[in-house]
Amino acid sequence: MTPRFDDPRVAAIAEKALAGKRLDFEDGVNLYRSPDLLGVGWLANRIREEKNGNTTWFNVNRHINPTNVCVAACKLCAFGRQKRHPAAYTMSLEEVWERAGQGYTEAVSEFHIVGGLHPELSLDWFCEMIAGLKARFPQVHLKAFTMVEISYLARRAKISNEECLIRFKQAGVDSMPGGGAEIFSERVRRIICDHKMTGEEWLETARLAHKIGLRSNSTMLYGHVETPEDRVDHLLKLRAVQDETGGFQTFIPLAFHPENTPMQHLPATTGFEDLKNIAVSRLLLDNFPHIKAYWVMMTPKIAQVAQRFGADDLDGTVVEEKIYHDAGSTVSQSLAREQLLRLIREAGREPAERDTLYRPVVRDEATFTVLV
Ligand code: V47
Repeated sequence: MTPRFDDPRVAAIAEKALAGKRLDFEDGVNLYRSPDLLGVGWLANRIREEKNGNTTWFNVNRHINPTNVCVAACKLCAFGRQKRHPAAYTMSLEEVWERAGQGYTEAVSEFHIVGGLHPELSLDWFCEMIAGLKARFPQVHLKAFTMVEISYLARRAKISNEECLIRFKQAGVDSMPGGGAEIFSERVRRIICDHKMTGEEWLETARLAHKIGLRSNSTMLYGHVETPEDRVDHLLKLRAVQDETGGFQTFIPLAFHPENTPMQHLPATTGFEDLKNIAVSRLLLDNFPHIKAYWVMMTPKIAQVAQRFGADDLDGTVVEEKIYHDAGSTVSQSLAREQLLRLIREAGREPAERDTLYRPVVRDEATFTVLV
């Protein structure tokens, strides 16, 4: 059954999408500009159900941020610190390995490891960190390093990005998170992350990672100084790389949190914008299997609703989140498995625990030990 759309432009786009036709730049901008959130959401939900049925995925993961020391000083970020700042920290290798085992009783299936661009920690140090984690937690998937960290470490080690990726893969990295993409528009990058790699470099590094057999995620930071056109441009560039490589697993729209950043004069995003971004990305990224509503960023309340606007994944337990909490987030740092299950079931979805590569995880009911 097709609903009546409030906006005739959305009705026309729905006809196209439901006929299996690819949406274009103009469709994307019209979807962003339309106030018909329920129409756009209905359509995204239809496509979500075609791709993922009634399932919402989650995982049991732990974030580890070995250092917040960062040479980049991006205006979007409240996490990075200069080396001499009183709140700067850098863990020792032993601290990283110890932290990995702390704070959660249930067997974690993924470590999500990202950090600042530290001017002294070497590629060898990071390889040792990864190899040490693999040796201590062989069953845990290591999702580590953004494209930005790869490019920085490669440059400092005077090797190519491809060699750096190969070194990390050999050390034990299993896949890569989606951070650091921000918005590919160079005009916007000059304002929000002036010294970071360009959008084209981010995309090229993702291509290389996929080429050597590392799958990765992808993100887009929205809700700062970008336009709807910048967002659509970003999504279509990701879609083009995915056509080439098929290496992206999921897309995660990330709402900008302005507090404690040099852009704190900007207002935070609204629930309307957050749901719209989930829905539009589900519609434009027709070759992406998954869209993640990251509950830390969206709040558990909006992430729950997002399951009916195109999202089929809520991320995981997280345990200790720093990047959004430094930027003023007041949501919990961690969600227990039971809380995730409730968010999913109340939305009428079937919870399915996954590993990082979206394979179902089966646990012993009593002990939560991973069986498969
Ligand atoms: O790269 C930084 C963004 C990203 C702020 O791949 C900010 O599964 C909002 O990429 N306000 C890190 N956003 C988070 C990330 C991520 C999270 C969860 C899962 C996955 C995945 C990836 O957060 C950064 C940057 O784009 N960010 N500062 C801020 N003030």
